[in-house]
Amino acid sequence: MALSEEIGPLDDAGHAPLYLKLQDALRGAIERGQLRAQDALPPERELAQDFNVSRITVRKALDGLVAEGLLNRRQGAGTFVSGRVEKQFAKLTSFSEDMLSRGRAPSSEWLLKASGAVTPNEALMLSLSPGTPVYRFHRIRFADGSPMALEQSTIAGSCLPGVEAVDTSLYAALEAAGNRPVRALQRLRAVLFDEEQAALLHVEPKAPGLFIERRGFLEDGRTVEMTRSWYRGDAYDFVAELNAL
Ligand code: 16G
Repeated sequence: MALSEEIGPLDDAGHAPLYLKLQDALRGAIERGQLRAQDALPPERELAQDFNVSRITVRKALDGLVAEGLLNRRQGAGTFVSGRVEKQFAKLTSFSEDMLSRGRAPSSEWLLKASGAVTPNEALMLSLSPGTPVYRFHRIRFADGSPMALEQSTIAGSCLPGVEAVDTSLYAALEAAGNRPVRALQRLRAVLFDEEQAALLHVEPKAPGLFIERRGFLEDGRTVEMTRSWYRGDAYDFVAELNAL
């Protein structure tokens, strides 16, 4: 079926340029779930015929959506809907759980997996006394093979049997040790990726990202984790439910 039949023709009222109308139609289809993560768009020539616009208009519309992060181009393969992930900000879930619940396959590349003595800053964040052992885990986190975030976790030494206890999921390892956090404090801010971060995440240097710092606590108030995450700005929507007081 032609895409225009599925998502409707371009809005013929209004004076917006055609490429913006095509962008609106495609953005709406992504938001309504008619076009889903990883779906391939028809080739530009077909889109032009289908929506009765020029190829230049199609190209311009797609360029804009690629820049917004809603679409991505893969060399030789075409244009695809990006897998933006909606993350519930108020739920204490792990990266692996977040991805699996969306039907995406989580994986990680290890940058560091080590034990050591707590640094003064970590001691402060984890409420540990100087010299206490900690474990450090630095990873690139992927969904279906696409890099989504960089993550650096410091875990109180008493909460895991050893550095090798963490295989694919940190929270699974903490849960197995009976030390999965039950409460957390998070702070979030906008950042621009530096060259090294950008290279690891396959984005342009200075691309926008979200920096999140999570401190996770046990039932008895002890701090288990201090994790700093740098999420790709084009990959995540953070969603929170708010209740009136
Ligand atoms: C999430 C958490 C992070 C936690 C990790 C465990 C945020 C902002 N951060 O990325 O604190 O350490 O999940 O994931 O959600 P894992 O169990 O898949 O290793």
